[in-house]
Amino acid sequence: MRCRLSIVLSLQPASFAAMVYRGGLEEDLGRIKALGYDGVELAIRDPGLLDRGRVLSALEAAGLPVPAIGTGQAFGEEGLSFTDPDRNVRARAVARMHAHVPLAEKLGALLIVGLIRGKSAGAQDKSRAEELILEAMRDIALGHPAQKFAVEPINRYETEFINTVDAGLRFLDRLKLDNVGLLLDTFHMNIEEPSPTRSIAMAGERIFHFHIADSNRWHPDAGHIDFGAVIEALDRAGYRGWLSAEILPLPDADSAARNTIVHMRRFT
Ligand code: LER
Ligand code: MN
Repeated sequence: MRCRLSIVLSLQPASFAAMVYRGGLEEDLGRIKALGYDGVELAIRDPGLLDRGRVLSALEAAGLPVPAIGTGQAFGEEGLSFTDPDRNVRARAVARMHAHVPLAEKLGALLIVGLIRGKSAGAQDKSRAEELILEAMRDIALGHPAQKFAVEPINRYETEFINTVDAGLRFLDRLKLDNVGLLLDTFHMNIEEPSPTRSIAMAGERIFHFHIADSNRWHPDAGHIDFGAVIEALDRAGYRGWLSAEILPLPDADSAARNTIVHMRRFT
């Protein structure tokens, strides 16, 4: 199967480590294009602080489409989450997701719901926190029925909420909104899933987006994930979307990006 490959570029400073490119808009887009990527996934903390015109013209000049926009930095850098005990913080997190929609619509990108859901129930009851995530997603996704959202199961060391593909599917079953699906990530699946390929089959057409990273979060071929088997499972599941590299910039950014392309093109 020929899959389109993208890689994450953060448009604003971020402490999250698994992003190869950050900050150097025109220069980084040029590199990503020259390496042979088909598109670029953007990580954006606050769309209100972007020079939107500059971003749009840089993307156009590079000829790179944007399959997805990551939103988790609002949690990482500002602590905004759907499950914060403070209702004002929760409201700001929901408002931030709404604020991402105009640029996402313009770019035809789906919006990722990762760590913006929060990390821990803290002082509150876990089931109450889970209700808050549901409530937030209803508000956001019902408000923009033409916009796609992808909820990402994230491993237990990063959040208490929705760690597995099964938990993600149960969440979607409760939400019942066609514009919300899942983002599966090989790094998280390697930690949480008994069989990543079976989980891919189980998620089937509800897979809206896909992150690739090896077991150590380095580029594919630096750890022990069998990407041939992953691609075969995605193909059988009918997935025709993007594979987006969310990896550590190691041994250095360009080598990580180049090694990803070289390895993934053996299968796609
Ligand atoms: C984001 O896509 C992700 O995979 C998480 O690990 C973010 O912390
Ligand atoms: Mn991910």
